[in-house]
Amino acid sequence: MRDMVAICGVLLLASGGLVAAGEVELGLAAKYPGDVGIKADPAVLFHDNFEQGKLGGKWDWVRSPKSIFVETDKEIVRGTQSLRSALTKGKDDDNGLWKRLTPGEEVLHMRHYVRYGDDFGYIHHGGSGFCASARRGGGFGPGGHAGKSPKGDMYFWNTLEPIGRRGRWKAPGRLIFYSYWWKMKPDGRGNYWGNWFQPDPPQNPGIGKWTCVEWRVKCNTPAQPDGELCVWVNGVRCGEWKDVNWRSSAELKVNQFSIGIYLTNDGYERSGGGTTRTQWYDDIVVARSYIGPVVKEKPKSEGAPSAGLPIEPKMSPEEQKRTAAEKDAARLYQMARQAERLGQRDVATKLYQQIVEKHGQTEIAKQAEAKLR
Ligand SMILES: [Ca+2]
Repeated sequence: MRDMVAICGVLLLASGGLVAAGEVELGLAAKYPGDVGIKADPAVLFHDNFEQGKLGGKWDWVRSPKSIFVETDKEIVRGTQSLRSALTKGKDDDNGLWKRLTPGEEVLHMRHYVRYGDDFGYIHHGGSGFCASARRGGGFGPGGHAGKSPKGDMYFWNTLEPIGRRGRWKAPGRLIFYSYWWKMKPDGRGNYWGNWFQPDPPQNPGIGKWTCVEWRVKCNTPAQPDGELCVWVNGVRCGEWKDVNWRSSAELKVNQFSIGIYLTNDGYERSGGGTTRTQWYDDIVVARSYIGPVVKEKPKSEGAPSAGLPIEPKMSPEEQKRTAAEKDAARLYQMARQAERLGQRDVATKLYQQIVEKHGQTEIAKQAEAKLR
């Protein structure tokens, strides 16, 4: 099932071509309003909405459990409970939840909701991710060494995490895949640090609001560059890569997924200051096909989009205004990028100008300005 819900119009280009942009894609979650019963879907491998049972009870490993809590604040939670992950300087450097998939998957989707607290500057690493690991002994994570490229049959892994570029991007940063695999590029000095896959337009989830994030990985034919990576933010596809040579061996499959956070005690000062980092997670679904945002009710039919619109998070009027501006800027930016791909540079230029004029305060306006230079 894959309904397309248009939240914006289409743009008629000078060439006569139609461009659809900024569409929310509904997936299998649209069959289960509120995610009720979603675990029974044949494509679903895992579901945790943190409503019942011991926190982390569905996972195989809870790292640093003292910094993970059940959230019940009605102003924050999705449902009646969410997961609150809170690092404190001097106490914990990291935490995380890990789950193993046996024997592993060729294609995997993970959808979750995440909310960043007012105390969020930046972090070293953290977010949601997957790992394909041949590590023996049942350990979690790649089991490799930071700064080194793995062998093609050893591991590949990815975390979709907020990156701040030392304050150049507002907190918590832009969501970017931080990736290790055997064909990754060195840094020029012979070291290998996580290579980036960056959504376009840039995706900054902001502070104090829930964001729906979904990623998809597809393993490649061994040693051939046909692996894939994809990301949706609030149901809108904003990054897709189809030429990745993740692995050399078919034995290596995606066999772990996780959420987490990492910031060492000595890292706060250069990561935006403060002494804590709080984030919330909820409505995690892992599946073999596209999941999409949580819906309030089933779409009545294709072409009746209002019935299935994703549940919007609680926001103040000011946040709503800001979010609407960001969404509109993102929509225009996607149209402009599409126009560029179709060779319609004039159309693209007008759209970039429109973004700068209408939504100069948004982060995407900076990207649009750069395109105009
Ligand atoms: Ca919940």
